[in-house]
Amino acid sequence: MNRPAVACVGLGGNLGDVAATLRAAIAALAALPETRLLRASRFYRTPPWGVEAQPGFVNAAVALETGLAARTLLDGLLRIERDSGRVRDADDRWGPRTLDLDLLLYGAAVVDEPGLRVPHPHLHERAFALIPLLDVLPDAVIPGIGPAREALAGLDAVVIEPL
Ligand code: A4P
Ligand code: MG
Repeated sequence: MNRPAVACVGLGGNLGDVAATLRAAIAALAALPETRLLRASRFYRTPPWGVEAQPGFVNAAVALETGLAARTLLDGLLRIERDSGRVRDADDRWGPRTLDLDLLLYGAAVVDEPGLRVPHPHLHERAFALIPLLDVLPDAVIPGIGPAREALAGLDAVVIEPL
């Protein structure tokens, strides 16, 4: 077993009963091997970032203590996305993916490999990720960038409120 690291995972979705999807995803994260849930953030309603012509999102974050290597943890996130990221829509057909899980931080590690970049390359420019992150880790530092709180202060103000 690796020495445990504190990893932060960002959760988001904008289709279906997102709050229920996120609750199930948090339970699945807490059930990963060698992993313990330290804290879960509030759930926030956030305006769409990037492609703006889409429904608003619900975003959250968790802090985990894990003995899993970053790559193994990411594999777990991708599996949870596949397992829980689909909901039945009104006419009972399987809808599109509704859950995004991003590995935001893995301790102070910097990873830049095919298919895995940590810290998440957009973390410092996304209020929807930084605000929940600061709920679970108020003194979070983004390796190579600086304190998460300072990154957030440098962003344009957006309306992000707890559900
Ligand atoms: N990958 C590499 N590094 C990581 C990491 N640190 N965490 C790879 C997670 N995945 C990582 O991810 C594609 C691949 O990235 C994975 O297979 C993994 O190997 P994806 O999430 O399936 O692809 P994507 O969604 O197209 O990625 P992209 O472009 O990064 O989208 P995001 O970042 O997921 O953003 N607005 C609000 N308000 N809230 C949101 O949550 N989310 C998005 C999507 C856009 N706007 C949003 C939100
Ligand atoms: Mg993603």
